[in-house]
Amino acid sequence: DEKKRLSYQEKFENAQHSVSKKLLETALAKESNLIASADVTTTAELLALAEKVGPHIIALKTHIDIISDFDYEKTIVPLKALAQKHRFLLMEDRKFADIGNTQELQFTSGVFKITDWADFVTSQVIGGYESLDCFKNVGVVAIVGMSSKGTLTTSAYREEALKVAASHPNVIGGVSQNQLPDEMLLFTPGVNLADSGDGKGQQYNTPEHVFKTLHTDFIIVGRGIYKSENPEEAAFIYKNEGWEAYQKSL
Ligand code: 5FU
Repeated sequence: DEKKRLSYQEKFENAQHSVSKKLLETALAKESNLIASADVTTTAELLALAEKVGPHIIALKTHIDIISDFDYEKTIVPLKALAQKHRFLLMEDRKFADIGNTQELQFTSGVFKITDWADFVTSQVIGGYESLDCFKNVGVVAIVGMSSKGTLTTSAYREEALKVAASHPNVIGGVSQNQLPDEMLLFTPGVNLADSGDGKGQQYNTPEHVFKTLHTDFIIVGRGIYKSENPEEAAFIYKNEGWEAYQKSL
């Protein structure tokens, strides 16, 4: 028998971190568990995508360092306005992977100043417990397991990574292709309705599969949405598929 998953409402009531609360509250209000990955390379594309998919998502995931014309005023200021308008959070998928002092500098300095705008960030936990201390004002999603073929996040690695992640107060959840403890939010990338891979190591599952077998909380969809001919409609489809799959998994 499969163990029952917790509902968003139950997770909301148990949540300790303000960002977890906000994510779960948004999911319940919008009836969405969809995070769109905005892997586009210009400010114009990023803002256009955010405007189109905004109504259907709970968060927009960025790789802000791939934006070739990045400018804080022209990129971040309007992006924050769209996040407010459509009620979604900003998730910077930076995957920090260094010592605490360097991560702190990467988080607060440079041109991106991630600390000023991201609601939550991804981080490897390879630097150990204290490397996560600098992410005080945001939620951290720990990279526990990766979706790509041949990843080194074996079960032994995941077990150790989970110990660090689960014990750190800044951590709200993890990225993984395996189940996580109930107290952590599970974010699952590698979701696509049409493809099983991208020829570059990415491996895809359907929303139905990840909710049923992993009890995921939030699906992350990149090319399934932004490469689609109609990203707005694609986001709507993934939102509905994700919500239905969540309800079936209860
Ligand atoms: F941690 C991970 C992971 O294990 N797999 C991922 O695919 C992160 N990702 C990110 O999700 C990746 O960097 C992309 O930004 C996104 C998946 O995009 P896709 O176009 O849906 O494959």
